[in-house]
Order: sequence, then C-alpha cells, then structure tokens
Amino acid sequence: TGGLLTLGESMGIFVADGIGPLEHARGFTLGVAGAESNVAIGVARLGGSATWLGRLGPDATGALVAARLRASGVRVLAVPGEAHTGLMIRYRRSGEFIQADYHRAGSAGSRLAPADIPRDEVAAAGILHVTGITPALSDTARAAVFHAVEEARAAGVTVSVDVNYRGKLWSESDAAPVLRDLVSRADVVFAGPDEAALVVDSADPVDGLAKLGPSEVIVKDGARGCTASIAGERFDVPALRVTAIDPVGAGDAFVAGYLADRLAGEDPARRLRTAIAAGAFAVTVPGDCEGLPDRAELAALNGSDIVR
Ligand code: KDG
Repeated sequence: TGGLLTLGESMGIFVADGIGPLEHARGFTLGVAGAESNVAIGVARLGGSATWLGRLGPDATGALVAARLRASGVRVLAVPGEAHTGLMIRYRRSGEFIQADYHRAGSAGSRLAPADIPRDEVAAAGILHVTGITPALSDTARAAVFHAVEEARAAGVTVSVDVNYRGKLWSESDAAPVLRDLVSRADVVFAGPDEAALVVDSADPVDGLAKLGPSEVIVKDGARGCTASIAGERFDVPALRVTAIDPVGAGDAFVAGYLADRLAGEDPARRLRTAIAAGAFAVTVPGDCEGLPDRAELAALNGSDIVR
C-alpha cells in the first residue's frame, strides 16, 4: 500500500461525562481507545492510507472497534482472538486530573503474537509505526512488535516508534531496557521529555535519543511545542494556543500529523507544523480520536499554508 501500517491493542472505552469521582458518574460516552489506532485514524483523516493490525475478541466490543476504525477510513486487519476485547474506563477526578482503569489483562489484543504479522503487509508499507505500549502487554505482544520491526528493517521499510511509556502496565525499570532496544531499531522516534529521560541519560533528550541511531527524533512537550533533530538539522516549533479540553490523544494526533506529511513527501519543517496543528485540534475535543482534523480543518486553524 505504501501507506502507514501500525499494530497494537485497541479497546472500547467508557469516558465518564462530567467531572468528579467515578462513583458519582451517571453517563458515559462509548468510544475507541488505543494509541496506534488513534495514529491510524489521524493519518486517514489527513488523506493518507492507514492500516491497523491487531487482535479483536469475538464480542460486540471487538465489532465496535473494527466498525469505528473502518468508518474513519482505516483499513483493519483484525486477527480473530478467543479472549475478550479490552476495555478502559476514564474519568476526570478534577478538570485537569484524568484517571483511567484498564480492563485489558488477558485480552485478545494483549495476546498479539509474531505469527499474526503478515510479512507481505510489512514489506508493502511505507512506514511501520509501533509504540512502547504493546511490548508491555505480554511476552508474545513484545515479540510481535520486535518481529514486525525486524521484518520492516529487512524490507527497507521506515520504522517509527512512539515511546509511549504507560506506568500502569509496567515499571520504569522493566520498561527502560526494552524501550531503549526498540528506539535503537527505529528510524523515526517520538517521545515526551520524561519518556526520553527514561530511555537515555542525557542533558539534551533529542541528542541522547539520536545517539541510539534514529535519524529523526522528535521530543513533543505538549503546550511547549516540540524540539526535533531530523537528518542532522535542529527544529524548535512552538505549540499553537488553543483552549485545552482533553489532552488525551494529543500525542497520537501529533504523530499522525508528522507521519501523514512524511508519507506525502513533505519536508521536515512542514511535517512538524502539521504535527503541532493536529495535536492542537486533538486537545480541543473530548475523546481520544474524535478531534483529529482533516486537511481543510487544519487550514482553517492555521492559515492556508498548512494545507497542501
Ligand atoms: O494515547 C492515548 C492512549 O493512551 C489511549 O487511547 C489508550 O492506548 C491506550 C493506552 O494504552 O493507554
């Protein structure tokens, strides 16, 4: 396809309406969560071709995940699993303090395995995108990620990694060596400042990550914008000022913006501007992937030069 191929676990998510302790929540909005599928949706909205691969259970939640991804223009390679599809519950204890319960241990998605990865799909991709969430899910899921990465490298396919450390899934000491190994096999790496510090001990997180091997390192820092080193050139791009409603999914939107423009052959400065704008859109809308913009919306936010 020459487009984006990503793999991981996608889940149903109940997001409590309103703000306060979960015990007082009355209504929930049902959606789809999963960092990798958020990126796939973001790329598709921006006009790129995007495929998501993962295991889904034989249940209504699995059907929901597949249906919502397809409705967003993502090609779904669902590996049938016997276990249940994972679920999350998220609520806002206060306006700024967002909490999540995972119900994903033993899920279909967490049982992803190397045999689930079709070699021809990896070889045909323009970019393989994985995150540091999947290796935390199980030994087989970890093996699947590294297997896909090695297949991509062997086929000359660009490997993109979002470090995406999730403290609810594994400890920093378990995660650090695995994430470092993953980063060292990547061409393109995205990390937050804390994630960079987990992976490398360096005064300059961008340089530290670049020394592990990736030629494109992007450190995203929310409202502070991003710093990057791309083919040896440094970039600092400020964030756009927007009214933040829900920060969840902004990092995925950023990655989607960057990768969509990379697939479209845009230069690094343009990719970063699209990434920043897509992230800005995501924080203005509740939900993990509902706020992801299309090209016309990006142009409306940021002036017509953002649109191709
Ligand atoms: O980046 C947003 C994700 O955190 C969310 O969609 C759920 O994938 C998820 C996770 O594992 O936390």
